[in-house]
Amino acid sequence: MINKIVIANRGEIAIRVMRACREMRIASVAVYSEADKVALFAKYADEAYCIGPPPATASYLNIQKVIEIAKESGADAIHPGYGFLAENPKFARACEEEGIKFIGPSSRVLELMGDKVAARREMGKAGLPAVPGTDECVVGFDQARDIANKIGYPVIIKPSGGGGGIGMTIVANEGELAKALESTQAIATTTFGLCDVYIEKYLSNPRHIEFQLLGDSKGNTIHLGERECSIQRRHQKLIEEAPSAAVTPAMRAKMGKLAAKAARFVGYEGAGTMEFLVSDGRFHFLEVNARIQVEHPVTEMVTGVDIVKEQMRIASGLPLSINQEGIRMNGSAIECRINAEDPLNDFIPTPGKIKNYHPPGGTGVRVESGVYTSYTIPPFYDPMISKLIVWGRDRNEAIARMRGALFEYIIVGIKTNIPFHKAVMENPRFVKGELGTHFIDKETTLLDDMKRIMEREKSLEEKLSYLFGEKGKIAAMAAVAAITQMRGYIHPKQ
Ligand code: MV4
Repeated sequence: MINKIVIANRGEIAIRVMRACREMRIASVAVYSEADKVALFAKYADEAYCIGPPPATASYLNIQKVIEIAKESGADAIHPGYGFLAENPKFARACEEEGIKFIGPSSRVLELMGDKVAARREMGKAGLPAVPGTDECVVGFDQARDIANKIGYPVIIKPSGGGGGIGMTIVANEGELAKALESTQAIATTTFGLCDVYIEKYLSNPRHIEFQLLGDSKGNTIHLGERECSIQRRHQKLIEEAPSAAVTPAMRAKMGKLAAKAARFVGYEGAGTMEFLVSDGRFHFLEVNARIQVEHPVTEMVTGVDIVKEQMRIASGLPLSINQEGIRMNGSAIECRINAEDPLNDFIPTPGKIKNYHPPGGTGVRVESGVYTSYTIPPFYDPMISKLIVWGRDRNEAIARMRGALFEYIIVGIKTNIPFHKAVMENPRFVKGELGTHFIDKETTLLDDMKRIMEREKSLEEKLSYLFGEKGKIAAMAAVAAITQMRGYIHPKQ
C-alpha cells in the first residue's frame, strides 16, 4: 500500500485527494506556488513545499521540481489531479523512471490517448463506434476534399494533439475547406506542437455524454455509468449531471460494456473517462480523458463509489473494491461549477478578495472548494471557486435542491456565475432535460432571466446596506440573506 503521496495540483481537487488520503491513512504532501501560500490546500496537507513563482509553467508544470519534492519528502506516489501534468506522458515516464508511482495510466497509454487520431483508431479496433471520419492524419487538401465528399458536409477539422475543443473548425462546404484546413493545422502546430489534424462528420447540437471507467492492474475494468455534460460555454463545462435524461438503462448497459471492454483492450489502469456525442439516439466515441475529472462527484453521488479512493487502491496494486454487478445507479446528481467571473460582462474572470463566504448545506448537498472568508483568489489559474453538487431521489428533486443551495450560497466581494446557474435551474428546457451542446447559445432568454434574478437580489443588498452600513452589510448578508432572499420568490414558477 502507498504510504505517502505528493499532490501535484492545487485548489479544490488537491483537497479532494487529501481527504481520501486521510481516510486511507496515507500521508499527504502539498506542493504550492508562491501565489498559493495561504491557499486552503497548502494548509490542509500533512506537509507542504513551495515549488516556485506564481505562473504554472514555473511551478505546477515543473516536472523536475515536483519529482524532487517527492524524493525529498519520501513519498512513494504522485497524484496529478486534473489539468497541469495530469495527462502528460513525459511526467508519467519521469515518475516511472524514478520509481515513484504515478496515480494514473502508464505513460504508454497516456501517449496513445493523447494522440486523438491514434485513440480513435485504437478504440475503433476495440469495437467502439466513432463519428464517421478519418482513421489517419489528413495532410493535403486533395485528401481532405476526398474524405469530406465521402462523409458529406458539414465536417469538423480537429487537431490530433488537442482535445477539449481548442482549434476545431467547422466546415459547411468545399469552398471553406482549404482555409479551414490551413488554420486548424496552424493552431495544431502552435498550440500542440504537432500539425496533425483529422476530419469528422459534424453533428449539430449533439449531447455530450461521457462514461466513468475504472481499470485495475489485474485487468478488471468496470464502468460507473454516464454523465451528461452538454451545458458548456466556450468548451468550459458549467453544469454536469448523472445519470443523463437521454440514456435508457439498455443504452447505458450497452455503451458502458463497450467502453469498459475498450479500456481493457488498451490496458487502461486507473480512473478515466470516455467521451461520446449522442445524436438521434446514436452514440459516437470522441476521445478518452485519462485523468480524474472535475465532474467526478456526480458519479460518486449516484453510485456511492469513492473514485479517488479507487485510484489509490489501483495505484497500490490492489483490485477494485467493487465489480460491475455491484454498481447501481441511485437517484440523480447535478453539479454547478461556481466560477469567479462576471456573467454580465461576457463571463470575464473576476479574481479578488472574498470578503465573506457562506456555503450551503443540508440533505444531499456537497460543496468542493478551497476558499474561505478573506481568501484572495489569485489571477494566475483557472477561476473556479468551488463545485456545488446536489443529490436527489430523482432529477426534479435534485433540481429543487440545487435551486435552494444556490440561493443559500453567499459569496461577497467578487462577482460569480451563481446568478447564471439560478437562471438555468428555472429554465423550462433544462427542467425537461432537453439538452444539447449548444444549449446556452440557443436559450436566448437566459441572460435576461439572470438579470431579473440579480435585480431582486440587488434590492435586498441595498436594504441591508441601508440598515447596517457597508461593513455591516457584508456580515448581515452572510448571516441572514440565506433565509431572507429566498422568501417569496424561490418557488413561484412551480
Ligand atoms: C464534435 C462536434 C460535432 N461533431 N465532433 C467540442 C469538445 C470536444 N471534446 C469535441 N467537441 C465537439 N466535437 C463532431 N464530430 C461538436 C463539438 C462541440 C463544439 C465544436 C466546435 C465549437 C464548439 C463546440 C461546442 C460543443 C461541442
